[in-house]
Amino acid sequence: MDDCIFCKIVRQEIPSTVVYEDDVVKAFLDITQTTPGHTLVIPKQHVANIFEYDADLAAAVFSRVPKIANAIKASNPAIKGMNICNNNGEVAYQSVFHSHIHLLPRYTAADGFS
Ligand code: DGP
Repeated sequence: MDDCIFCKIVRQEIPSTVVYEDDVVKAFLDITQTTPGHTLVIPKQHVANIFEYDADLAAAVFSRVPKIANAIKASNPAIKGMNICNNNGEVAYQSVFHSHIHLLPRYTAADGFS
């Protein structure tokens, strides 16, 4: 997809802060940093959203999430939990139409974030 912003990130045509990468997925920091460490996991293959996955691709992509989540958690002892979400379709607040899974580290208020 020539004009897809996340395909451009996969091809390194747009810079990103890479958290993890292998042959199937790329994980990089979300530009918004809703919470510190907010990370997106995307398939390298362009699929718009969950409605375009086949079972094999879904298994390959989603099975990588626990390892990436644990690596993010291990990187910062202040991370006490994590929200994981995946928006599919405009009415579900999807704004970039290359599938992505949000990993949102959560902190205690005492750490300055929640
Ligand atoms: P969603 O609303 O679920 O489609 O989330 C899209 C996310 O993508 C949003 O949190 C911001 C992020 N984003 C958009 N453009 C860029 C970009 O160029 N670089 C990075 N790192 N993140 C981006």
